[in-house]
Amino acid sequence: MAKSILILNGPNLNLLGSRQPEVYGTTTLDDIHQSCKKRAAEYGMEVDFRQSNTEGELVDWLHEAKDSHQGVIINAGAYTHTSIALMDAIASIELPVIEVHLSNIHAREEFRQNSYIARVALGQICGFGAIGYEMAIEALASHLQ
Ligand code: CA2
Repeated sequence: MAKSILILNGPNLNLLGSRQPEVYGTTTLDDIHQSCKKRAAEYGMEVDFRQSNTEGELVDWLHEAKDSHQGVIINAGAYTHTSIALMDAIASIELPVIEVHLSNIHAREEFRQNSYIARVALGQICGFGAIGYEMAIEALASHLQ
């Protein structure tokens, strides 16, 4: 059976491509979904691509991933910098999790420079825009081999 990766997107990422193009570019979340599907297929993997503006829903999806997916890629949006709940959920599922950000969070405001997700993730990719998601797929494929 093909390996399945869960790709989670947090709050406001549904707005990608429609506002603040100077910060986040013009690529939409659906564009990213399509490029992730293509890139994962090159490794014989499937993607389950989701977005939620609700912290609890993201926590529930992480719990469910334990029984249905082999790895997770997450752009938790602003919850990256605030959510101990997401950090605890990731620590509990015993799956490889890669953190992605479109922007370089370390070069932005101080409040964006702390990531609770980074404490429990396999690694973090940030600052490369939408391509970062494909880089994370490549890293996860290599890790799962
Ligand atoms: O760089 C990233 O990927 C972020 O996760 C994006 C989050 C931000 O809070 C993080 O610090 C870094 C924000 C996502 C909001 O995206 C928007 C897109 C278009 C218009 C408004 C917001």
